[in-house]
Formats: sequence, C-alpha cells, structure tokens
Amino acid sequence: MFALMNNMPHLLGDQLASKFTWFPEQASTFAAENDWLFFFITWICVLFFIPIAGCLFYFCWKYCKPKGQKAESNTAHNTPLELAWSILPSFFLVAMFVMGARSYLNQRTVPEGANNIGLKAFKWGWTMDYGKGVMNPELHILANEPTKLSMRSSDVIHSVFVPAFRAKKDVVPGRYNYMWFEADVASERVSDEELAKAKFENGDGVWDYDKWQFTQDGYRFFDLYCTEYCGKNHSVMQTVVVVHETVEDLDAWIEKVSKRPADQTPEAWGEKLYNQRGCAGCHSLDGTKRVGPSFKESYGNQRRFADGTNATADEDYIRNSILYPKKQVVEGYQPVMPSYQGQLSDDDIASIIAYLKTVSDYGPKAAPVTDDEETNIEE
Ligand code: HEC
Ligand SMILES: [Cu+2]
Repeated sequence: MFALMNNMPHLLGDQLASKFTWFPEQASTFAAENDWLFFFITWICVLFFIPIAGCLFYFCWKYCKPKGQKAESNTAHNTPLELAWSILPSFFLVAMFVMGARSYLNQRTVPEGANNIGLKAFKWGWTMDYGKGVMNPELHILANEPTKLSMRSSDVIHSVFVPAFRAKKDVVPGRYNYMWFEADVASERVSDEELAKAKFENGDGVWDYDKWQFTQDGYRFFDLYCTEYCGKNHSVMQTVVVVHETVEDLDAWIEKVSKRPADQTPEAWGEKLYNQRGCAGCHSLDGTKRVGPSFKESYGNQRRFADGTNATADEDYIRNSILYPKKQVVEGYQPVMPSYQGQLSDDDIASIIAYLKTVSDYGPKAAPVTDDEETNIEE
C-alpha cells in the first residue's frame, strides 16, 4: 500500500529523488519520524473510513422503504458493540496524541550548543545573519549538527518552510521566534566544468536557481519557502538551504560572501545586492511603479516628500533612504521600506549608489558637485 502512495505525484518541493514520490527527500533528523506519523494517522483514517462508508451505503439500501410507508422507531441497542466502538478507537487517538506531542516537543526544544543563525523575513525575501555583519539570502548550515534560527519579520507574518527537513514555523513581526533542525544530508557539489558552463550561460543576470538546481557557488540545495500568504509577491519569496559537510567548508563560504570580491566593480556588486537583498521586489529598473519608486528615475531626480519638502536624490539622500527609510517618505508611497541599518556595510551602500547611478535616467543631470563641496568631503 505504501508503494501505491509513493507512486502518486509529489505535493511538496521539487527537490525529489524521483518525480513521483509523495514527499520530498528526507534530509533532517525530523523527517523519518514525521513521515511515519503522517502515514500512521492517514492509514488509520483510511481503515476506519472504508468500513464506515461501506455500512452507510449498505444500510441505506437495506432499510430503504417504499414511498409512502411509515418509518418505524428502532431504539434497541447493543451495549457490547457500542462499548467496543468507543473504547477501541480511543486507543488509537491516545497513541496519535502521545506520538504527536512527543515529536512536537522535540521540535520546540533546541538542543544545547546549536549553531545560531539569524533570519529576517521581509516583503518579499529573506536575509540570513551569520554574525559579524555577514548577511546573505541563502541559508548555509552544517550537516549533522543542530542549527537554531532566531527569526524576526520586518513587516507582516511570514512562515519558514523547508520541506526536505519537515520543518516549518511562522515569523511574526514585533517578536522573536525560533526553530531548529539537524540536517543529515550534505549538499553535493557540482563539478567545476558544470559550474563554469552554467555561469557562462547564465551571464550577468540574476542567478537562475530553478534552471540550474545548484547555487552560484556550485552547491546543490534544498528549497526554503514562505508558506504564509503575505502579499502580492508571496510566491517569489523563496530561497535555498545549503548543507555543508565540514565547518571549514562553511567558514570558507561565509568568508567568501562577506565582502565585495577584489575582482568585482562597485557597480556589479551593487547590482548583485539589488537582486539579493530584496530591493528588486519593491523597486523596478524599467520605470514601473512597484511598492517603491523605480530606480530608473531615482538617482539625480527631484524628490517631493509626503511632508511637502523637496530634495535632489543625491548620494547622501540615497544613503539615508537605505538606512533611515522612514525619515523622508517619497510622496505617493507608503512608508513600508525596511531599514538596512547594520545589514549593509559602507562599501555595500557605496556600491548600491554606484549601481543606481548607472540605471537612472537622471544620472548625468544629477546635482553637480562643485569644487568647494568636493574639498569639504575630503576634509
Ligand atoms: C518592502 C518594499 C521595499 C524594499 C524591500 C526596499 N524598498 Fe526602497 N523604498 C520602498 C518604498 C515604499 C519607498 C518610498 C517611500 C520611502 O521613501 O520610504 C522606497 C524608497 C527608496 C529610496 C528612495 C527612492 C527615491 O527615488 O526617492 C531608495 C534609494 C531605496 N528605497 C533603496 C532601496 C534599496 C537599496 C533596497 C534594497 C537594499 C530597498 N530600497 C528595498 C520600498 C522598499
Ligand atoms: Cu512571506
């Protein structure tokens, strides 16, 4: 019977051993127990449902009276039968409760010494905090060691779901929430040739995780979704989980993403941050108004604010907009942009500004920096 269920189309995730399994790969210590409990409850329900529905139809047919004939009262009952059908199922219920509660408590009790990673959810993306100012949208963890996520949201309720880990938890604004799991399957690495080929074909654009099924550092991954409907772009609120085999490998990755690589221009790094840090969800490059103004007409443009004041969008203004977005709210927009204070380094912000200059139509006409002002800055 299990084989039959395993042949049904999958419901969750696309990281599957085969296209025709019920659940995705089991990749954490929770997975086997969770699945077992799920099928235990499902099959008990099926085993009760079939005879009950069968009796229902059979009695309908058996006791059916011709039209017009009066129904007779039948109040006799069978005490042993009624005791049996009350007491027997209660054993199953208690078993389900005990196993479910045990598994739930286990998932809520973080083991001592778990590795802690911060997670911030926002409309519409994720930022993982590896400490020391290293932020990245990808979740990278260590195999065979418990990981704790300390989670917060900067706007509405989101929910973290990693199907392969069978782990899921809401992220609620205004409070910290946590979850933990222990991944027991490390992510494979693709060959250097395969990675080089994908990088070449992908070009300079946003990395296409769906197409390549590995990250731009060459790791296979598990999916992480938002499972709480949180607005227009809820469906794109996805990222990946990479499980490293050794702590050296994980540290090397963190080191690699912690700063702008020497061979990358500020403009290219700025573009990467624009795509990686969720700016793209709210700011377009082609003039379309999204939640925020398009960057096509941002840098160098004249800005009117909700409080009636004006300013030119120069470097300082862009910097302040990123660090203190609620201070000057552009007219016609809601003050919903999250602050990136402590999440983007000075070099990151400078890179974003450099990038915004390249995409803005107003760039060349930007506030001319006079000689005196230049000297002032250098002082
Ligand atoms: C949840 C949506 C959202 C996200 C994510 C977001 N912003 Fe914004 N942003 C807005 C909104 C709305 C405004 C306009 C209101 C205001 O000024 O606060 C804005 C305004 C701005 C402005 C001023 C624009 C102008 O033309 O006057 C800049 C610059 C900016 N954002 C940069 C960024 C950068 C860089 C990121 C990513 C690191 C980012 N934003 C992420 C919503 C967002
Ligand atoms: Cu969400």
